[in-house]
Amino acid sequence: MIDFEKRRQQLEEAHRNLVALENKKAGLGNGVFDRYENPVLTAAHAPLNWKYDFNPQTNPYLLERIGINAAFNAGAIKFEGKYILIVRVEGTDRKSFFAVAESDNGIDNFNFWEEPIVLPETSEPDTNVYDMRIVAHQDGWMYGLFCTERKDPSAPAHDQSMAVAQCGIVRTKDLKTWERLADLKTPSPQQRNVVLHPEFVDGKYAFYTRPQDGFIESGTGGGIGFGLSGSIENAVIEKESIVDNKNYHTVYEAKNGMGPEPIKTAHGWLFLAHGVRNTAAGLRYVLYMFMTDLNDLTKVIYKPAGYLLAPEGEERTGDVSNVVFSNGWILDKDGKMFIYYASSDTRMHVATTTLDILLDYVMNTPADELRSAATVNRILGNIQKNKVASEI
Ligand code: M1P
Repeated sequence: MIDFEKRRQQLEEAHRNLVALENKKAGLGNGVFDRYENPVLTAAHAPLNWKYDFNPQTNPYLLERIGINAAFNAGAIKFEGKYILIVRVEGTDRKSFFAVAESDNGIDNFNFWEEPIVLPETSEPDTNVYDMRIVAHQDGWMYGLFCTERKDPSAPAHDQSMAVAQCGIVRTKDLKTWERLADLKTPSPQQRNVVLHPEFVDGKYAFYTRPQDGFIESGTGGGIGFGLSGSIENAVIEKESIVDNKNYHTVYEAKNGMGPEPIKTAHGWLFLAHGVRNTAAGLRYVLYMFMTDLNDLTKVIYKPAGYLLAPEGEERTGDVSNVVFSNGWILDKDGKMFIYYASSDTRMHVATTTLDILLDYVMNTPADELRSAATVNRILGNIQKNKVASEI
């Protein structure tokens, strides 16, 4: 027999210590943002109550009965003074679900709420749900848009992996009770990374989409799309136009997709997105930024070359290696920004910066001129500028 009480105390202490871990800025950074030493959430942060049956009669060996595999791709919102993450938690059974975690300072001590979110289903039950973007809309509700995945009814018996991904929609006023609305309808056979614009556009609900032909392959789709719907309860987009397309020999060559909801600034709407390219080692996901016109959300007015943030160090490895993905950020009233990003479909991190710095980055970083020679010219121009400056 094991010493049940002793093991229980050990488990509780290890969990307490993990959650209490202080997070410090890591290294010098590149001036655009700071990384932190520790992930803000991992599978090990999941409450012990979710995993263990603490009754010695029914679990005499104190085995973990329900395994948690990963905590990643979290939506983010400031609510009642707390930094809130709506986390994609994945069980060892591969099923993802959503759970709320909160922190007082946004960089450490993220604590999961006692119970995961109970997400109502539609008449067509979801097999898997993931990657919620939580948006406080002008209409007064907080909407959660997420990917709902179901088996492709046209899949042949020998293929058990064909799926259809679509956008599910829920809304809440307190992050505790969630009302499920009808799934978004669009002309595209597959939808992931759908985000609700926080304001009405022409009196309608505005959505960023990501039309795609296949479940993994973007096919003729793959750009960040945009469409309007008169209703949110039964949202239908009849026409998607592309805001930011995939592009040859860029970090978003294979596909791209929205990150969190865009942020309104005096200069335009600020976007964070992910770009995907193919390599001999598989797909590589990085984060990039752009800005659209304040009055025309489909017109990109600034787009720095390349990526803002790419996987580094331990971020490079995990269940799906070489991936960073963000679907949540928080802008504080004082201009401080918290970018929450997941690495390799495994864990959550934070990077901090300010709105002013991100505006400088987006508006003053040279755009991709799509040729090596142009990149060399840019570097030469910089060297020349520094020479002149050092001679003054
Ligand atoms: O595995 C990397 C990511 O792949 C998908 O993103 P996208 O639809 O842009 O290819 C999503 O499944 C996402 O959850 C995952 O992190």
